Amino acid sequence: MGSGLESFVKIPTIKFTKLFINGEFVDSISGKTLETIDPRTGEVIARVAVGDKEDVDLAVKAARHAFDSGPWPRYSGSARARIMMKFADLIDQNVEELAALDTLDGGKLFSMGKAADIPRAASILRYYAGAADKIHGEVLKMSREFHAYTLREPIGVVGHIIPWNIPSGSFSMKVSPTLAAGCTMVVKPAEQTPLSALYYAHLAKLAGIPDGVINVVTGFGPTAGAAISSHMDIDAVSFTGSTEVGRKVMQAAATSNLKVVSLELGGKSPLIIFDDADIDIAAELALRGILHNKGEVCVASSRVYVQEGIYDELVKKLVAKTKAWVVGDPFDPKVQQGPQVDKKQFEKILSYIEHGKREGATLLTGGKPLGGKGYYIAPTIFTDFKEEMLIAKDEIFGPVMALAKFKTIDEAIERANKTRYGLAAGIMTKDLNVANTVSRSIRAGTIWINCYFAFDNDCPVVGYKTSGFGSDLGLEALYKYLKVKSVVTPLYNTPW
Ligand code: TXE
Repeated sequence: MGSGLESFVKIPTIKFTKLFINGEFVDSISGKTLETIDPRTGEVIARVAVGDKEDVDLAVKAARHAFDSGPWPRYSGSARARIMMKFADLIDQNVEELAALDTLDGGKLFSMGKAADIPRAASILRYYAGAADKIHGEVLKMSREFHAYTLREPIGVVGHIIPWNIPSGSFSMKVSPTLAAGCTMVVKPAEQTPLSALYYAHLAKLAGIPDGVINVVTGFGPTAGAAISSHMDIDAVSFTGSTEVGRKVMQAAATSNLKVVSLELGGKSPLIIFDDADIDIAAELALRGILHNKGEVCVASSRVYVQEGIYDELVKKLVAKTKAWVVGDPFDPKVQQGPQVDKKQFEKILSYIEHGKREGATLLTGGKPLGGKGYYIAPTIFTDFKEEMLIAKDEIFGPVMALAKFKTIDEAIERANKTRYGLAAGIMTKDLNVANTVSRSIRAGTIWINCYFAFDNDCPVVGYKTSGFGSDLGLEALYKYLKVKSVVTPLYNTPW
């Protein structure tokens, strides 16, 4: 997987590698750094500060001060909105550089970063900026002669622990509603992809977001991440990552100060294709559902169920499309799939592929690494899987599809629900009754009918089962960062 693309893509020099605390880029207290790696080559891109508990303490102190005495929570909603809009404009003005950072750090397609991820980060900010001056409570109809109303107040200092698969999207999904609510925050990006988060911190400062409102502590999960989830002075923690770590975050919150927790965790989402679906669109959606962002997507359609009448034809089309899918340097505009984020993820995916072979699933195509260096994996399809197999049970988070044939709608529903996860599902059919029945029978937070990945800022993303709880996106996410307070006063002079 050669690169050599530097001749026509401007690879940015890395400007920000230090922690961002109280509006300044600072070294970590220990002075330690970590290597962030280019997954195209396995080579070091830059050394980034490793924040630890003491650095998180400093960041929380800054965020606490900004919340308790700073202007941000006291600004009117429209004043916050104006600054958030400016932040969004600055993101748009730096789209190439931000997209390049996510490509270098995470192996994401540069073309997609430019066209989708980065503009999307800006549009999420604008969506919540639009909501910042529409935060209000309700007047309550009391059963006695009292006047009562609710206030929605910012929850306080928020800790955000974010993953590496959509660095810019995750940053914006967490930070934007938190800003709109009037909260302050400490963000810990994933150790694999810290670069864009630091760049966003720089843009936030340029936009006029006051010091201490956004703090970014780069570093590792068990140290910096754990310091956030167990911190006594953080009021809420929002986490996106593995179910295993989600449990730890919740435990730490429970045993520290009972901070409010929201978790967006793994998935093993089914896509169910019925006989009456448009077969070409279905094949394309199934393919993109798993291969988008090299399968490193929490809602990837990793289990595909196809009704028996169109199964053979669909498989033929799917395999042909998969073989034509272009894997290579993510800076190359012709490429459709870049490298997996790091060696650990690369090896995890390959080990699941070996499990699939051993467990008796049939390997239709792919199933091997590609290229001499870098973390590239061939798009892979298994058939004849059972829900008990590891390749169907666990979130692989890579370009690996498990494909099966079904006869009846009941069988499809039963098999689709045979998972501990419940993030998303897709249904392809022209029959409205079938679509309605299946969408109400699947225990998942998002159902896409005749589409997939149809995200929108207004559409909440919520998990069922071990996929977590608490929304990202939509107004629901704004409410995560607001507390409801009841205020009651007698209508007349009698206080009882
Ligand atoms: O996740 P982790 P990893 C899934 C996916 C992937 C697997 C492992 O299946 O293969 O998780 O990926 C921080 N206290 N998802 O190991 O460890 C960590 O530093 C507090 C799905 O990268 O969960 C990073 O910032 N924080 C997912 C974040 O948690 C801790 C996206 C996620 O890392 C911590 C990513 C701790 N003890 C992975 N340990 C999705 N839902 O989209 C780690 N972290």
